[in-house]
Amino acid sequence: MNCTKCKTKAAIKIPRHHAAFCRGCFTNFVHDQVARAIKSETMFGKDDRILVAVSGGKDSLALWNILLKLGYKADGFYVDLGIGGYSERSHTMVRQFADTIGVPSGAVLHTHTVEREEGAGIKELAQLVHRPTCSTCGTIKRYQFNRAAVVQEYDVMATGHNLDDEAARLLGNVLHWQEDYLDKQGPTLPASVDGFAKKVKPLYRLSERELAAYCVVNNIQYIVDECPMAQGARTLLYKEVLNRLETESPGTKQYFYWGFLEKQRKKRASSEGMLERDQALLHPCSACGQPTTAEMCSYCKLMARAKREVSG
Ligand code: Q46
Ligand code: ZN
Repeated sequence: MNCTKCKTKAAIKIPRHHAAFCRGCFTNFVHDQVARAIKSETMFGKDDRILVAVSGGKDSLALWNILLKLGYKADGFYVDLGIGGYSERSHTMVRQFADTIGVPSGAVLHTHTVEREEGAGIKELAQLVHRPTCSTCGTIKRYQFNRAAVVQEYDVMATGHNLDDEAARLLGNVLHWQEDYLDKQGPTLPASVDGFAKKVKPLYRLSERELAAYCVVNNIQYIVDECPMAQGARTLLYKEVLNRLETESPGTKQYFYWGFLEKQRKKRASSEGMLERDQALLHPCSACGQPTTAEMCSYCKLMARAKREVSG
């Protein structure tokens, strides 16, 4: 099979676009998909400072690379969770990328070390507060990522969620009719109030398989193993189901998720009203000042509980 663009020998087939590309044209295709996502969802401009959450996996490192290649000012933010060999290997991948591609392109890598800043690794913290590891991890990562973006005056926070992630999340939200989540699921979440940075997902037009291929084609080394704490059995099941549908009928995932975005766009006027209502419920956390709907934000509650457990 030949490349749809330049007619030389193709290296990868993209059935959902009825296309095949050689390595160079595939890289251009990926860059073009991200550029279209940034433009159509008004994510950011060339003067904005972007903070990219990097985990060492294929999606986040591909995202950082693509943004730098497209000429954006993108820095990295890595959270060292203190999960033994997994954290060591993922940190190595992030550092290696930063040293060879990020820093030479003018980018900076920020690192937050949970053992040092929160006083214990993520597993120990979760045990202390009697909560599942992933929910403790999510609270800390969301809080510290937002805090780093706000304190260091970034215009926007970017994460590496891809089409498979977003389609699986949408399927879960639809199956359980989580209307609140459905209203807020999208590639751009505006900065709601002072203290909450804007959040974007520039990879929502690309699949997991395409991002893995992009890393291979562009010599980006990434950590292949999943976090050992990952229990997302349900998300994996949704991804499997969607992959089966995709094999039978290429394009299903994108019709499903992009179709949802199209409908959401039409509803935008009313959802903006909803966002305003949500904002009215927010006020500063009594401990740290970050916006929250409760008296104290979930991060401060978690840390207060951990301290009580240690001292009591
Ligand atoms: S990193 Fe954290 Fe994930 Fe590991 S502990 Fe769970 S939430 S699985 S994305
Ligand atoms: Zn707080």
